[in-house]
Amino acid sequence: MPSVDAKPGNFTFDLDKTALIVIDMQRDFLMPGGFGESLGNDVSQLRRTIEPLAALIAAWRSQGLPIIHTREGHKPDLSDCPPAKLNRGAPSQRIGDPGAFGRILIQGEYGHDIIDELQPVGDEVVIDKPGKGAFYATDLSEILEKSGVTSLIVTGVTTEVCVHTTVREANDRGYECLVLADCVGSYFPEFQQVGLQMIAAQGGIFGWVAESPAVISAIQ
Ligand code: TIU
Repeated sequence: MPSVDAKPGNFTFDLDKTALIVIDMQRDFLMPGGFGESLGNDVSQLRRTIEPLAALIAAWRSQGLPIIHTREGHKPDLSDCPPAKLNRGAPSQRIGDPGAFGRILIQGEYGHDIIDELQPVGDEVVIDKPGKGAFYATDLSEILEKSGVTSLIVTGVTTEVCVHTTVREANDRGYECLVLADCVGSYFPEFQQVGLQMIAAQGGIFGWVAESPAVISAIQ
């Protein structure tokens, strides 16, 4: 079985029971001029994940292994967006407002979709989720159970928000999660650092942390 040098110790996984999950690599979060930037964020902090993630996805695909992409967003009528999420804070643009790339975080809009560099191909699963976690109000549990997946290689954005929430949800459901430091990104460098430390602390309280080249070599 492949084994990867990770924190707090080696992460060993069965290729027949492991999926790569790519969280919310959407234009609204990553593109200059988009929603993320309009909130005052530095999108380059997220964009540094694109190149390593593209290489990892290519390697994972070349082995015919499963990839699950997620997108955070809402129905056009916002019926799945709780008022608490919609109205929080005082952003210049809210979910559903017209943005540079269509209505912000609304399914079917250009900005809601995954960036060109990491578009899903073939029968790769795309999970549309209304929350931060990929399990809440989605079919992810059923999909993983049906395919016998027990371990997740976790990538995407943002580290302390949707990545963390998904890892915590997965951990409580019994999945073993390896988070790849170079393939997850936060708008806040300090959250990136501490967010990763929090996963591997206390003997791996939520999972493991490694770098993507280690996974690429382990699966070849
Ligand atoms: N995907 C994800 O993390 N959604 C967010 O809202 N992240 C922020 O950091 N805002």
